[in-house]
Amino acid sequence: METTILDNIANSLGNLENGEKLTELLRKALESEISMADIIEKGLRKGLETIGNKYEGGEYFLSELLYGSDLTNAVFEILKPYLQQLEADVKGIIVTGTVRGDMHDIGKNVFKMFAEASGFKVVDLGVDVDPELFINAVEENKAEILGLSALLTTTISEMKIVLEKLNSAGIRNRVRVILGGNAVSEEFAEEIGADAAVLDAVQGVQLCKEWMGE
Ligand code: B12
Repeated sequence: METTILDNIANSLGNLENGEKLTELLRKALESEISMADIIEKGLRKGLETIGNKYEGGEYFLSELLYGSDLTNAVFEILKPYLQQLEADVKGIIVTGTVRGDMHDIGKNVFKMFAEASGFKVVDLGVDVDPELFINAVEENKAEILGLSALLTTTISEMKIVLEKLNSAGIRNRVRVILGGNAVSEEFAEEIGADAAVLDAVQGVQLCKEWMGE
């Protein structure tokens, strides 16, 4: 039952069916008490993957990529209230954003949503963020964690620049750096001296909690 609903969500988004159909399926999933993490990872993300593959294969064009992201953003508005049970104590401060040259923010927003729901204060710098802005925000907010997102193979090099700037500002040892987005890998994190790389927001938040001593 659970798998069927999640597959239907993935297929509906992947085939770019209308928003009403997707909304109805999401409501069904929420009523069936399927976890938010599963709805996002096994439903929506899988659907977006299909869109990406169809785009790569020439079946979809940029307009379809855009439509898919609009559909996703619209349904996130339905999911958000279910995640807003903020824990009373602030666990720590995270600065996050998508690196310079990269406009993808769906995954970064998912990470933010889960982190906030777990009690973190999140300072979100948005997309296409200049490396200097990350350094300033970490310093100004006394952040314990910096979460960088990148989805393009052409923009992950920006992450290296951010790490270099953290080093030259003398604050690298005061902040943990976690990378996310489909373009990153653990090997890459190691190569550029980041603390971790994850392809799953829930796993990322879990790691952040561990870093804060939980
Ligand atoms: C939606 C989408 C778009 C939308 C983005 C809208 C938006 N507001 O984000 C639009 C239409 C704007 C777009 C544009 C482009 N896109 Co695009 N896009 C996608 C698509 C279909 C889905 C991405 C997505 O949202 N996935 C769902 C989320 C939930 O997954 P995720 O990002 O991986 O995030 C998860 C984890 O990685 C993690 N995470 C993410 N960030 C962070 C951060 C932290 C700190 C942590 C801990 C975790 C974390 O948590 C999330 C949940 O678990 C992908 C295909 C794909 N399979 O990824 C292509 C894709 C990424 N795009 C691609 C391309 C080529 C482009 C364009 C260059 C197309 C063009 N010709 O203009 C432009 C680039 C624009 C730019 N400068 O950034 C390619 C990239 C290829 C490559 N190897 O570099 C892909 C892979 C499609 C493909 N198969 O060809 N795109």
